[in-house]
Amino acid sequence: MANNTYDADSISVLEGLEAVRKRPGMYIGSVSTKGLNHLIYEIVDNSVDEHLAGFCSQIDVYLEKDGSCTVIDNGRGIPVGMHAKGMSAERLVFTTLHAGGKFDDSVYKTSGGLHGVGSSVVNALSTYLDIEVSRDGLIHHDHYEKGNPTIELVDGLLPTIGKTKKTGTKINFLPDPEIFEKTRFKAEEVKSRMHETAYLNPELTIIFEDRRGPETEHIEYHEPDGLVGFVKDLNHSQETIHDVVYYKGENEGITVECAFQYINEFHENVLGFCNNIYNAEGGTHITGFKTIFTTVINSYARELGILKEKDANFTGADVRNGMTAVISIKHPDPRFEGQTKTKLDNQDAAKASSKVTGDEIQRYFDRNIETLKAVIGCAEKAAKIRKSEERAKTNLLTKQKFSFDSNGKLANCESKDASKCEIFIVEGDSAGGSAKTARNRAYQAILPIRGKILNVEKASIDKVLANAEIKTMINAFGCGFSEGYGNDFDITKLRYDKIIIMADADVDGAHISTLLLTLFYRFMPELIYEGHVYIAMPPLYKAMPKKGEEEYLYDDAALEKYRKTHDGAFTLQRYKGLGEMDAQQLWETTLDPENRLLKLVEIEDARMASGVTEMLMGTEVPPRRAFIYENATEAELDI
Ligand code: TTJ
Repeated sequence: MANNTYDADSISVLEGLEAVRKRPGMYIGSVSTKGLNHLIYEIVDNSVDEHLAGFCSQIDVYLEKDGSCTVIDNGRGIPVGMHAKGMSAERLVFTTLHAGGKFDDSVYKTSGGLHGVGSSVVNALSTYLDIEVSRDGLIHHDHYEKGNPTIELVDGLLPTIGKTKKTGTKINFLPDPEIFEKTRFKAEEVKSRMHETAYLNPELTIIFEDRRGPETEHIEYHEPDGLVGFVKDLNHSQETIHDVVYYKGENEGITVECAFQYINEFHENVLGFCNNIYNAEGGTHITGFKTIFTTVINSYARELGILKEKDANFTGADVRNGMTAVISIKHPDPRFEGQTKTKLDNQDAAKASSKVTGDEIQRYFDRNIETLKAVIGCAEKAAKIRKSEERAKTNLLTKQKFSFDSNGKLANCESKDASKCEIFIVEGDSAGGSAKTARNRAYQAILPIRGKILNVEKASIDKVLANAEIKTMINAFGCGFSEGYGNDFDITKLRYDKIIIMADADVDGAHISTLLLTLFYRFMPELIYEGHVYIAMPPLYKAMPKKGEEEYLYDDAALEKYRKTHDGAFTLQRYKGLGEMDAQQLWETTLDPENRLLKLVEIEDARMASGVTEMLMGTEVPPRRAFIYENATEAELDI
């Protein structure tokens, strides 16, 4: 057998991976932090598959000090023996595109749209990837650099580096800084994903360690109550009105599992997962669930005489008022569509979800009339408010149309060409004033907002609409708003290509950004899906050397670099808030498209913001601090 690594097969393999490095976005969605974190999920999903196959009970995920990530499982270990193509199975897995699943007896592909594109993609985008497979009493070792194997096989076999009684796979990889804009994994996001995975796999334990700080953060995720525990925890600080309802069923080869519980809030939170992967844009499984739920509740409401003959049906949104639900389906061949390829598209999933849900909730509600009545009570409340909202909305949208500076706050821009226009939402009147002076009024609009806007997670929609600042904002954007998806929101009417949140890099600033993101996420999600929302990143410092030019420094890394690259004395001015900059400085650093730094808000950011708003508002001080740290985009905070 050939003992070199470059036979005909491996050459075509390398060409395949070269394509991944040329167009990484095609394979992992983006080269931002989001794409970076995907690398971890890509690897972990393989271990989750091994768990689903029944051979792995624990997965360890470590964020290492050197910026790499280690994933360890106690599965059977990737086969290292010779495979048909004259290469070990392990080599095939890491060097061929879409090889995942070939050696896998699990029926379900984890592949969820952009996810699950395979460990070879991770390999191609990593400076190095190191692998140890424990199998047959031995630890087998392999190593790659930018996707290329660097270890010579002997008689087609990998070298072994020790003995072991255990089995499993251990991967350590370092994302390539030539590919990624940022190479620091975002712990909060990884943790939230690992926690989700634990809820979806109640027999799995996931150990997470962030070893990058001075002290290692160690968390064990094990959620034996599964979806029921997931819903309970989502509702943990809420006033619930009944126990969590759980069911599981199967239809034409598709498994549907669901848990739901209503709370006493004007809020709907329905999450969909397919093959263990979160579907940010929902899809057919969610639609199937919602449609049948509405039908069933309406028919009960009529049967019980709560809806009279003359009454109109409850709307879907009415029926889901107060609902927290998680729907998890297993599909043998999932298809995805949408902006971010996270919207499940299989029609048979709608059918399965609707069939199983219809059967199961009727069985449940027939036996639990009290719960049924409580649920219908939520729908009645919602219907009442909806009717008053419809009146309020008509008033709002007909009276005010485009209010150019209607209440003295919005300083609009002159251009009406939306593709060129920007609106800055600026925290505080003083910064707002400077921004109005500093802006280029041809295409930049300024909307100052004072203090804390309403927390939309907590408020009912009529309160949200009554809030003057939110009203002004909705009017300014020009595209209306919607509860849930689509309804009255029309993105084509958007008057600004960029909506830029401008807040101080401190706790209050982070808070205001969070509230705004929550508002957009709940009532204007397309703004985020279509990439219109940004966060302005004002500099943290200005360095003024004795000789040479002044320089703005946007984060501590930049300061460190400046210290290293500049000899001689310099004065360092630290900006505590936007209000400290005069109009000229504000233009140079934060408004001028030539120099400014903007962070594009991705749906994951908004979802996180929405999910943790309540935590931020609450009294739990430690997590609040940790969250703000994580999300302060590397800026140092004065806490
Ligand atoms: C497949 O069927 C034969 C026995 O081994 C099965 C397998 O591939 N198991 C497996 C793969 N367990 N863990 C992995 C795996 C783990 C990590 C961390 C990364 C990758 C790419 C695969």
